[in-house]
Amino acid sequence: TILIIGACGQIGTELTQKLREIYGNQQVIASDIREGNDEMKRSGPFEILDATDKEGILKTVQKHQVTQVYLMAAMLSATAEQHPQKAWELNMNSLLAVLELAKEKHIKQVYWPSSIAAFGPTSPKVQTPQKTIMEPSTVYGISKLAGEHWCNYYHEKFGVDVRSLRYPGIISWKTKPGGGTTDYAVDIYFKALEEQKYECFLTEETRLPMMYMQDAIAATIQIMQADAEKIKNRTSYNLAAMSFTPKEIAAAIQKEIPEFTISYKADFRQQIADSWPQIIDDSDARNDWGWQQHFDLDAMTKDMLKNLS
Ligand code: VAH
Repeated sequence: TILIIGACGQIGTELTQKLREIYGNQQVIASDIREGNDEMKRSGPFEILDATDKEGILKTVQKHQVTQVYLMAAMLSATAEQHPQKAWELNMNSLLAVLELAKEKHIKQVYWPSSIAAFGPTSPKVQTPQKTIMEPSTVYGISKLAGEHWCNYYHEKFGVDVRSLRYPGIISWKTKPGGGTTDYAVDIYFKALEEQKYECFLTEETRLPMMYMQDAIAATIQIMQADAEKIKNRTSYNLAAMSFTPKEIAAAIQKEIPEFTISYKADFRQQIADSWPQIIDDSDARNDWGWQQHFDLDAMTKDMLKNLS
């Protein structure tokens, strides 16, 4: 069976739904430190689980004969800047616990998300290569870069089949994200419908790599289903779909809601965003295991506004 750790998060929620559609409800165990929502608990097995508790994870793995683990629990960039030690402990101890269980052969395959946050201000900003300078200046980015090298180490040294994607900002409507810098691009749709206006915490020209949730979920399942020999990067794969600025997403919304207006008031998250790439080169993912995005800004905007209204 498949275990999702952090199933109540922004990505975990939709990953649980999709994996249950594909493999069957009883084959996918959802777990989180928080109580699951009714739909998640009604559609399949749910466990309360602390992502950093190795013994607790092992008990759940043994109870449900888990063979694959998707580790989606983490503290994101903005919150991590406010609680550095907690962020490091959660993001690293959870990964090391799962990698150890895989090394001890309790689980066969691991998925762990990295992020474009693993790049830093000295990384090339346009067409950021798969392999390049990586000097992250945020706690979250430091934890993601360190995690990538732990994944590669456990693969090289112990043959652990762990796979990873450097997610861009992810936009969705089903579960609100918590504590991300790219989350302005989620909030803007809710506010466009509720108030026809949005005050953005980034400046209008801040260009960031972004992706619609459906594409992120598809890429996650696709890399996990790919033949092992196709996975050439065992740190983490660059992954991209689009890049836009607050000005551009506002214009896309105005095509659907003409009266929508945007204003700008940058806060501490501006320097986090300024340390990240603008446009990612994800040709390795496309060449190695056939990645291809499906949603561009207009298609995503239409789908977001349709589902939210
Ligand atoms: C964040 N959504 O903002 C996450 C992601 C690239 C951004 O890592 O922290």
